[in-house]
Amino acid sequence: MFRRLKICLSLLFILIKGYGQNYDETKVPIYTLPEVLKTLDGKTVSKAAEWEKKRRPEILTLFEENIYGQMPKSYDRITYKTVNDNPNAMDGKARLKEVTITVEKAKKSVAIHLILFTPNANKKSSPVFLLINNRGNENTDPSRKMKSEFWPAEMAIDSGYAIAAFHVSDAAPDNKDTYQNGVLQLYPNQVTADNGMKAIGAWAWAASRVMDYFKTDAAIDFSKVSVVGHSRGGKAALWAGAQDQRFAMVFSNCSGNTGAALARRQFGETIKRINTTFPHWFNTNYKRFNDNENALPVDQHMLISMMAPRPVYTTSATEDLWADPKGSYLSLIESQKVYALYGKKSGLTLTPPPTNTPIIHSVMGYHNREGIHNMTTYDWGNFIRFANFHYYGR
Ligand code: GTR
Repeated sequence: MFRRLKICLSLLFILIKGYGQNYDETKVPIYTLPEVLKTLDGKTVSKAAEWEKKRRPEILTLFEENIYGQMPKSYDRITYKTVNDNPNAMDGKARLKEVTITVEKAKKSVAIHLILFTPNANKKSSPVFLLINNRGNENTDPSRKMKSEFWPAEMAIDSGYAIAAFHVSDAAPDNKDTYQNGVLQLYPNQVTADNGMKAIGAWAWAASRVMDYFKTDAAIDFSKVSVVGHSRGGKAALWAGAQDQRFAMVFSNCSGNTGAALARRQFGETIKRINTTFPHWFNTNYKRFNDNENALPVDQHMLISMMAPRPVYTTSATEDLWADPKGSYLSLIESQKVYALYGKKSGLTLTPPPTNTPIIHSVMGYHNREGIHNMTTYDWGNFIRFANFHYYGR
C-alpha cells in the first residue's frame, strides 16, 4: 500500500515537474559524444603524460568557458579562526571544531564556516569526508541534537573517518538574485563575464579553501580528503575535484544534469531546463546550449575523466529519473579510457548493475539505490566501503 502510494507520488512529481521532459528510453536521440582522448588539433592521446600535459588542460578550459565558469585563484589573505573547540563531542568519541575561514581580496572578504568532527580513537591524522551542504543547516548540526542521514557524522566517526561540512550559502546564496553575495564579491568581474564563475563555481571554490585549511590541521590526513555532494552539491563536488587535484576522491550523489549524467541523452532534466530554473548556477555561455546539446564541445563523461587516476564514486536512485541513472552510468563507462592510460582497470560492468548492488572494488564506483532523490546512510555506507577499499585495501 505504502509502496503504491510512493509510486503514485513520484509519478505525480514527474508530471508536475516533468515540463514535458523525456523519460522514455526509446526517445533518447542518437548522439555522438566528443572524444575524450582526441585533442582539439585532432591527435589521439595514448599516454598519461600527454593527457596531463595537453588534453586534460584543454578539457578543463572547455568546461570553464562553456559551463562552470572560470576559477579565480588569487586572493590577498586567508585566515582560520577556531570559534568552537570541544575535545569531548559525541560522548567523547570525537573532537568538534568549528572554524571560520576568511578570505580577503581588495578590501572585500568572504567567510566560510566549517564544521569538523575528528575521531578521538585515531592516534594519527584521519581521512576526511567534506560535504558541500546544499540543504538545511540542521543536517550538519554541530550539537548533534539533530541527526540526519544526509550527513551521518556518528557513522563516519565510528568508521574511523573525520567528517566535515560547510553550507553553500556561505560561498554563494542559492538564489538567482543574491548569488553574488559571497565569493563573487571578491571577483566582481566574474559576475558580468560570459565565462564568469557563478554559484556552482563558487561552491567548488569554497571547497578548495577548506582544503587549504585542512593542510594546516594536524588531525587531518591531507592525502585522504574526499569531497562529497548531493545533487546540485554533487555537481559542485565533481567540479571541485576537476579543478583541485588535491582532493583524493570525489563522491557525487544523484548529481544528474550537468553533474554525472550525459547531457546529449536529453533524458530527464535538460540543459535548457536547468538554465531556465537555475540561471545563477552556470555561466552565461552555457545558455547557448539550451536545446542545442550537440554543439557542446564536451559532455559530462569528460568531467568524470578529469578525476583520473583518482577514485570517483557516483550514485543514482531508482525513482530519480530526473537525474538520469543510466546516463550517469554511461559517463563512467566512457571515462574508463582515461583511467586505462594510467593502467587502471575499472570493475564496471557493461550494463548498469542491478538496484542496490554497489560496485566498490573498482577505481570508478557506482550504485543505483532503491528510492527517491536523496542522500542516505545507504549511500554513505558505500562511500565508506569505497574509501576503505582504496585507502586500506579492505
Ligand atoms: C533540482 C534540479 C537538479 C538538482 C536538484 C537538487 O530541482 O533540477 O538539477 O540539482 O534540484 O539539487 O536537489
